[in-house]
Amino acid sequence: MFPADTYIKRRKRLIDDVKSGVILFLGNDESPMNYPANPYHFRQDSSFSYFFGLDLPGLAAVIDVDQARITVFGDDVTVEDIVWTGPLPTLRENCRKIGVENTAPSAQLENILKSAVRNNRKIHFLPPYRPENILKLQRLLGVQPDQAKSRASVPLIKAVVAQRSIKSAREVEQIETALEVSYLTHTYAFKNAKPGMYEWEIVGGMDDIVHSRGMTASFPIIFTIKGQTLHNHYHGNIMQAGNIAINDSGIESPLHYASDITRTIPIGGKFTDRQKEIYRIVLDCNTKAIDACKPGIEFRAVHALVARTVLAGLKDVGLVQGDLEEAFHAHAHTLFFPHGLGHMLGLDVHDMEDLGEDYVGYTDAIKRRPEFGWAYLRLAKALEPGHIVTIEPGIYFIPELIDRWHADKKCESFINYQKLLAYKDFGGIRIEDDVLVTEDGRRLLGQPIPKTIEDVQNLSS
Ligand SMILES: [Mn+2]
Repeated sequence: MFPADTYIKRRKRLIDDVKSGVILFLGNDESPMNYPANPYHFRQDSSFSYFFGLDLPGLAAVIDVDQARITVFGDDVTVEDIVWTGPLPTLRENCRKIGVENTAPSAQLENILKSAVRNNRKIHFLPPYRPENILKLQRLLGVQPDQAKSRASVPLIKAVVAQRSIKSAREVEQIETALEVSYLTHTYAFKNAKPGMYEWEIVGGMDDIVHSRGMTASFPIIFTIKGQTLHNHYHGNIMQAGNIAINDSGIESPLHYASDITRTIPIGGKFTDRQKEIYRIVLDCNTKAIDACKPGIEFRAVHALVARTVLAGLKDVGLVQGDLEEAFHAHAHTLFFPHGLGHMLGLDVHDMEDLGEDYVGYTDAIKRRPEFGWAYLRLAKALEPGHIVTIEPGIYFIPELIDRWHADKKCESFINYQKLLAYKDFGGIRIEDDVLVTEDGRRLLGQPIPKTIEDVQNLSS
């Protein structure tokens, strides 16, 4: 964990920002895979981690904002527990490391909260996403499970988002630690993905690299020759020469900060001319978007820059036609680039998605657009120094989407459907990097991972 003063300062600012009431933080519990003693790998709630740093299941914390009193609730292991768990530090010892003096057994949490409710104190909590915590809110506060998200505290959400959005030097360092391993997994995949292999052989090799450094993946690895399916977690295809494989994978640093990198691999070592044409457009989008990142620019404008670059590039290839501005306003790019350009990165890969994406990526003045494609843009607001964002343009040929648009005659004057039919077996290309917004521009985080056609082909075999 970070030094205690990091957590003390974060909590102090939270108290200043939330101003009054009682804040309840529920940590995560062990989550059973198929029976209680066989749990998934434990992952602490990221906001709990941010303010309390303790990487243990079964904890909760209450901040009485008016009295600036902070209590962490949890239970020490008994001798019977120690038979299974081995000796563990007490809650008091753990809390000393994060600058919290007051601890109490879990059983007291209910009484403390019920007395706060009786006294008409406002109880602030974040939107829960795990069923255990949804049920706890019902037991502790009488919040019905179907209302648990909507009754979350907007002032608390906004205060947490305000702090977690701006990364400190120590947090940047964590993401760079994750990126050191991303460099290794991505270069490994370039070098080792060969015709005749199953995708899972490369996934297994990447897992080895990550686990042998004591780390874990920050999300289930996407490694697929069917990259037109955006979140394709199937790894059972046999790779053939001439395929292109999308490798979208990330690492979780020791303190749980995420990296998120995508590269596209020519299986057999060489892109075809048709693949090169599309790859160049995506790479152009990636570098233009990175160069555009700076304080004050709205991310939706960077997304629009990429959408226009996709259209112009595809016009050169002959897949798009007509006036490019009209095509852009008709959303013709969303057939090829249906997702958002990127998202914030931090303790979560989609940072703070559990708090509500609109609180993270939008403002009262900048609202999410409802149209297909635009609706998936997770981040639209102006960038600020300390933001860490992903830049992940892509071009995809999704047969089902092409067929639907074609049948509906959608954007017919802007899309050359006759030519496009020949691309239905193309797959997809995505190139993703992680970028820190600085006072005077941006910094690409981590050791650069090859992405030009030349460098990628030199590395691939
Ligand atoms: Mn991403």
